[in-house]
Amino acid sequence: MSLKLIHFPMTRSLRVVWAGYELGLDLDIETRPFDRAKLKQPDYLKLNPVGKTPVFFDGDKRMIESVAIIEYLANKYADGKLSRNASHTDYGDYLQWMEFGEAGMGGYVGQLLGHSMLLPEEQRIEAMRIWAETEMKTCLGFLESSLGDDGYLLDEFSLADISIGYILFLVKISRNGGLMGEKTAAYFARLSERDGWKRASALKP
Ligand SMILES: N[C@@H](CCC(=O)N[C@@H](CS)C(=O)NCC(=O)O)C(=O)O
Repeated sequence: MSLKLIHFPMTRSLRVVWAGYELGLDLDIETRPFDRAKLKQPDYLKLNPVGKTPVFFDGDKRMIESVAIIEYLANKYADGKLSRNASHTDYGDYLQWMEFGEAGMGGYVGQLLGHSMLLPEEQRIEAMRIWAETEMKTCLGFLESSLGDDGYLLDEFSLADISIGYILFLVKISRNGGLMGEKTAAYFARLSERDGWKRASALKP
């Protein structure tokens, strides 16, 4: 087995590193500094044709979607640990949170980051930032109403928490942590206490 990840700290490859530690897998992690311009250059585009992070290789098989990669790792190399299948009663919830972390919330957090921090100031559009903030509030409201006072999204920690937890990290670093409700903030704090998160988020190039 040759599982190789090119990891850019703080980006979505963090989901894969975090899942790797939680699943007890021995990933070969090459850590590089995040530089958007370099992701668009031909040598990187050969690795990931859409010029984004992550990029992961299982031998000569390549994957570029973070949530798909963690599900792949759990099912192919960790006997389904931290995952759920159709025989579990919470399979629907599991799938929904896995997707909600990226398809549901990922776009809005990208807009928030872009129009408040990442884009050059002259390209930022305040109306886009406000729109993304409004949508994000709705998403975070749904999350808040689904969480309890302790524990995780399902009956125990799962990959769904990695999908959602990483997006909450982006909500925080986009300086929108104040949009989180009390339960969500406490949930994120619980996730941040996990050894897998601590080790993954400490990796530097
Ligand atoms: N849906 C993709 C999103 C990948 C993505 O947007 N990655 C960001 C970093 S977190 C990126 O590479 N941005 C560079 C850019 O858009 O130029 C995933 O979850 O893997």
